[in-house]
Amino acid sequence: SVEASIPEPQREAWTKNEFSGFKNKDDFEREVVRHVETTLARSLYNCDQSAAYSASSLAFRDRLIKDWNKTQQRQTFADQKRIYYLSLEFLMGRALDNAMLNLGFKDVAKEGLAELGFQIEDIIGQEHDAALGNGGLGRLAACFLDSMATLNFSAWGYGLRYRYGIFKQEIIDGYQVEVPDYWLDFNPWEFPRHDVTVDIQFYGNVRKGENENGKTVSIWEGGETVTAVAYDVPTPGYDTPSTNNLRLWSSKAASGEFDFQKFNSGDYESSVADQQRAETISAVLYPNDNLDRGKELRVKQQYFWVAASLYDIVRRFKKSGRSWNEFPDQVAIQLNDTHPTLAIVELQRILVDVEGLEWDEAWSIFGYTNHTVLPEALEKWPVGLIEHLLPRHLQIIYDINLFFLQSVESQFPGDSDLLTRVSIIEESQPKMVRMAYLAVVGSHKVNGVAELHSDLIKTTIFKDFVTIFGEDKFTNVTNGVTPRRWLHQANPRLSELIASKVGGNEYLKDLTLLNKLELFVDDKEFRKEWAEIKYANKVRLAKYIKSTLNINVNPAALFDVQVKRIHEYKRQQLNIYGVIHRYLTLKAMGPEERKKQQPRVSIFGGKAAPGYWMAKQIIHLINNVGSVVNKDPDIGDLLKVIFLEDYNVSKAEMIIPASDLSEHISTAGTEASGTSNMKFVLNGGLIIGTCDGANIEITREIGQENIFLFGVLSEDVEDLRHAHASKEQHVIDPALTKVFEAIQGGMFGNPQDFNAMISAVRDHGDFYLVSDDFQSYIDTHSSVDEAYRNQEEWVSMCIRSVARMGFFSSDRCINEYAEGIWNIEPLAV
Ligand code: B1H
Ligand code: IMP
Repeated sequence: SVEASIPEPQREAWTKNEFSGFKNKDDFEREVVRHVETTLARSLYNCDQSAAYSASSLAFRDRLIKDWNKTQQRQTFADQKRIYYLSLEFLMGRALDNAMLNLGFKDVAKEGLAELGFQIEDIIGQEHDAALGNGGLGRLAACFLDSMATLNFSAWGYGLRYRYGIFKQEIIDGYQVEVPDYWLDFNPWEFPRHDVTVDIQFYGNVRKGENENGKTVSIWEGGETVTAVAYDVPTPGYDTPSTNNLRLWSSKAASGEFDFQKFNSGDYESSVADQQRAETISAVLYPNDNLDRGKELRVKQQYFWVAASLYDIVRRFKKSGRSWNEFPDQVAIQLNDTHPTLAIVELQRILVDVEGLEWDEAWSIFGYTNHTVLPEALEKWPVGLIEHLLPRHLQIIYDINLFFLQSVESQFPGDSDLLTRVSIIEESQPKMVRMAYLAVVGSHKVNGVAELHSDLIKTTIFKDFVTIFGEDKFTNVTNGVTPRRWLHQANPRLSELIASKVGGNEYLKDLTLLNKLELFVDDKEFRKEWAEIKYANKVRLAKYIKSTLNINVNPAALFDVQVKRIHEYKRQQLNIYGVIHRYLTLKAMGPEERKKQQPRVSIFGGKAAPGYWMAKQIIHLINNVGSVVNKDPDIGDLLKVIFLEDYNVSKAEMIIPASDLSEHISTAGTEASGTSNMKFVLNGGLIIGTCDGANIEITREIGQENIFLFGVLSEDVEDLRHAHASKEQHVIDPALTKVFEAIQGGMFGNPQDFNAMISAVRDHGDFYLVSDDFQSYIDTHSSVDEAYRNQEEWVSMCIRSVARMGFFSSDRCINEYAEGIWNIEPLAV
């Protein structure tokens, strides 16, 4: 065994000197002081909050890495099947608070820091978010890492170590301005592994030749080489010693490539340029949520990351000395959307060209998760681009397609339309590789992320593939969120109150235990405490609004929140039109009637992709409406409109617990799942939403009396769109017409700025059905106002909802993936 390979005395010397980390407050303080004085070269006299953050993080990192080492050893010794989660995005947020809570040392740290002269909240607040993702897809990957570690799976995440994560958003004169997010100045949470590198090849040519064993294979040669360097991020589970690894690849010029020739010939500058070009690959996260822009650098990122990860996976597998036919028993790879689909092709290349095996479809190891049906998000790459960049891979893609189409032809002889429809190569000008089809063909399971979405992919984008492969290949795993971060960490008081009723913190590992809360719905004292906590969370958000925007909002008002990426399909425009409608209605009322209205704060937040012009117009309109409404003396506290700058994970942790009502109002059939909807309900807020994505299952779990649903159903969307398209000018809702008139009359600044938004509804077929849903949206908001008046009942609705949210833990998702897709068992600790 691996253990026996080290001689006994040597092993003893190591174990005797093992680093044991801190176990109590005094140890913790000692570690912090040691890091301040040695690692940071500072002292008691110049240790500011930032230094205290750094030192505390280093103290926790030391502990984590110890657990990490043990976990890796345990996994190596056990040599069981591992799951590899390939994702181009991991939206991790802050790590210190999470590490403290997962290790169960937050109280120790709090006391220790207090003795050293610091408040723990200030120290936690020093950390820069790790924001290597756009939105829901990236945050889902982060929740999954938390669950996989908590449930003790041998799991690895693989991603890219972007030098710049998602941009920082500033709002200047009501417009979004993007600022680069350079987050790596000081990052104690990563371990560079300069010894773990992989050389990745691009471009070049393919010829036939002999391998070492004299077998004729394809040989890919020439081109350029870029080196991938591993950076490891330990990811601790909650209340378990399991600490898994997230391995992020960074690009640099290959050492053999760099300089010498050019250097000797005096061309130093161009050798530096080569270096920079190589580093470009992992330089920046593409900031597009649900949109594919087909950029060459993006495929380069994808191949670079996929090839490095597969090399690493294969190397680890080979270390165990097993034969290739055991590969599927040892390795499961989950493709987070189509972004890593080249892994299927790369594995085939490794097996056939490098290992000299016969073409045998080793694809039972891949599972593919689809996250969207929006056509503009489905990846396609020009054949010519792939041919140039990855010549051998294009040949393999053609082979995969050939074998696939041959089998379709034999199953459905003569159906040439079917062959054209399902071909991995789209016969367009230019020809394109359809990555989603390649992912479906190359995976043994394909899943959607909520029931409606999983049904939709079977009847729309993958319909023909259901006919070909059968129903069983397609499955559903409804998304979930980690209750550790999204309840325990984000809302400590609520978490504590819940724990006091459901038998302690065990519910954080088995979220279905929340159902015990139902027993206390009628307990007046409990409801009071519950409401107090919500109020305190709102006060905290109100203070934040005051300090960042200098606007006073009344914490007793109904906080109505929509925070998520700005996208036409998510319909922030519907929300702001609703707000304008409310404003116009309030303005038209007499003072007496006005007094009877429910005060509201409409809170928005979210980033627009830098090139998404319409989304930027929406942000602009929200800000302009805010600047008119917020200073209107007729309105006062009855309505405030707030746009929170730079929404990110740590802001979400503050905003979500402070919401009374959150908006999940996508056009039916467009939001694959949504995950913030789950977070809001889990934190005791109610939802106004459409029958879309996971809203439907949330309704099923919590009961339709506890959610405010409105709008057209997904099955009617197609017909409505058709009906609009057939008309010259489409008749729009009268209340919405009034809203448009106000905008066009200049009430919210230059009307020209919003022409495109209005025109999209009026003249371009209202693709997102804003007008169709408008009346039912505002009616439903009236029902919300009505319901909110009865606070006792409102709080009861919130408690019942939380009690029924157990299903939406990402632990449940991971168990479903493990059983239904990965075929993997947890590793006993
Ligand atoms: C989701 C994306 C996405 N779906 C392409 N698709 C991207 C597509 O950079 N790109 O090219 C980036 C992101 N993101 C989201 O996934 C869905 O819209 C949500 O509804 C869902 O909850 C989330 C997690 O499944
Ligand atoms: P949803 O689209 O509202 O379901 O968002 C899903 C999750 O992604 C949120 O709960 C946040 O955790 C995260 N998220 C969404 N938008 C952003 C963003 O702009 N920056 C960072 N995180 C985001």
